[in-house]
Amino acid sequence: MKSMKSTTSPVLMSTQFLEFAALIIILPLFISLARAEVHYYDFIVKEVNFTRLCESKLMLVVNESYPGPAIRARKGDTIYVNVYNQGFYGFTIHWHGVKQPRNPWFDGPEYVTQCPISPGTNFTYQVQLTTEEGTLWWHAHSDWTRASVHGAIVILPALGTTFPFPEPDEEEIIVFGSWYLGNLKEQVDECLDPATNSNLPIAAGYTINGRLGDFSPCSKNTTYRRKVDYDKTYLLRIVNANIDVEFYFAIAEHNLTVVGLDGSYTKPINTGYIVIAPGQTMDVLLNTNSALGSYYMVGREYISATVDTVSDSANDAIAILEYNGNYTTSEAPLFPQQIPSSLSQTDAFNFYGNIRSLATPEYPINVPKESDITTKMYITASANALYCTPDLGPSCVNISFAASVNNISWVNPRESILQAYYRNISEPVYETDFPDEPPTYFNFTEIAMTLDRVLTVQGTKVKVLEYNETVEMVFQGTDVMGGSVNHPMHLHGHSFYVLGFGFGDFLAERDSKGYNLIDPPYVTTFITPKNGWLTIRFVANNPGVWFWHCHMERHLTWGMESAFIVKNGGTTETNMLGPPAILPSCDVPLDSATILSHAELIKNQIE
Ligand SMILES: [Cu+2]
Repeated sequence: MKSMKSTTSPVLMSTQFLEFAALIIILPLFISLARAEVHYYDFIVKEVNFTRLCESKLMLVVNESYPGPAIRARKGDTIYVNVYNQGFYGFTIHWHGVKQPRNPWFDGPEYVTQCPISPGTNFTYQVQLTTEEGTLWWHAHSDWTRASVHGAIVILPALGTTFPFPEPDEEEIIVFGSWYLGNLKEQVDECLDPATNSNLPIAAGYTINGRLGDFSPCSKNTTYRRKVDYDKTYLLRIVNANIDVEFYFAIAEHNLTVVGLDGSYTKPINTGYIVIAPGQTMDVLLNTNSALGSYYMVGREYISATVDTVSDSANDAIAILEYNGNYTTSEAPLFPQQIPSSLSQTDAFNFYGNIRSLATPEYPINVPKESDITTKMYITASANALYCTPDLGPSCVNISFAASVNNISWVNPRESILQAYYRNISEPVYETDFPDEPPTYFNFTEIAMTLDRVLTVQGTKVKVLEYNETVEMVFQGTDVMGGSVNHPMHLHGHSFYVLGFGFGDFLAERDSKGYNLIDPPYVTTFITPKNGWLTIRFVANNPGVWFWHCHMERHLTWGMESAFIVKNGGTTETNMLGPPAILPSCDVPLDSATILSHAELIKNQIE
């Protein structure tokens, strides 16, 4: 370099300087272009025959696979997914944890941002990755279709960057699922029929990567097995796609190191077990340094409800970690003794309470301070009942199940809120008066059975936020109807900071003192503890319509949800993008039951 400098003539130098200057300007552009890639996926969604628990049935899945295909990309990439509905009823797909900046059109929740993709049609989603890195997932966002329509999203570090931990040798995707006997859609529809209005379906078993495992009926020969080499590091990408169930997970004779949650890195947690709520995704390192052999990997239901008797192992989801090499394979795999019992509360809260953001200069966080807050919401989450009203139909004979936030039980409109908002129409699609606090205050965490507390009202009420508002939400779990359980609350379009959680009725003066403002988790789903509270903060910097809800499907079905409208910021960079050229129509009668019953359709197809 030195000699070059000394021999360069002034003319040459200036040309070189210009080229160099141009390079400096253009190079980052090229690098960013080169780094961000575009990926294309086809999702063919149809009913396929599956046999589990000694029974065969048709089930709606993507590309004939349960769980569905994993999407792989790098941070900042764009993914196009063309979804073909070859099934019998409408559904949508949600890209869980992907913020989709300024682009709520592709977020997915049905009747919130779009109408369902009707049978025989297709719709292409644009999934825009930005800040997310780690593991997320995709799932149907229509009724209980997500039980079988789901899969992982793997987001690798951008090219030229790496993990905030030594690069793993291999990775393994682990998806937890709920298995139902029979036709789940028909059962859900029947449960919701005002004439029957029975409790929503309960899973018959739980799966790891689609399999039940050694201890479930007719499942021993199909247990999911993962072969591993000795002394390697595996990055487990864990997705809890269970419908209603928090899960403990442990591997016999192995420790786990948690390094990420919901597509955001965490400080490493070395632990014998994890607990993961429905909707959450976790990145976990596993070192295969135990004696050569085979080991059970166990997912166990963690029950936060108040129940008397639970059989611990009957519902365990079982898979096997199997070392390569020479050893006697005749012995049964070892069982993880460290996995907590289903009813253990302290093990769950100890784990949840240990989660911290990485919060390093390379992975900075920006926690809103008390003085930044422009909107404060205190939100009760309750199990409730609804009286029969004319809109529930003439066949309504009982009080029906319901759930609510601030005593409003959400009802989906028949067209999309986002489309109505974009066209400046609100009534009668939605109302904008979702309240910042519950209608009445009482001892929320004491069991309440009186009618005035038990009954709720239905509505489609959203909260409107100015662009860039700083929002604090305190969720308060109540024990109305003795129905208090952990509620995994999920927010679309944003990640939020978990400042704290605790038990009993929330008291701001007392409980805010314990807030973590240094390294709180930065996530999209977190539990409100049974008979307790959860405080989250986020900046509403994503214009659009964004759903938020309990990720227990039964609570979502019963109405424990609402939505934010985040207004435009007023500049090109802060305004919502326009809609895609074609959106699924809201005019089609999407409930197949109105045309032909599901059973009839299947019968016709088979004949
Ligand atoms: Cu819930």
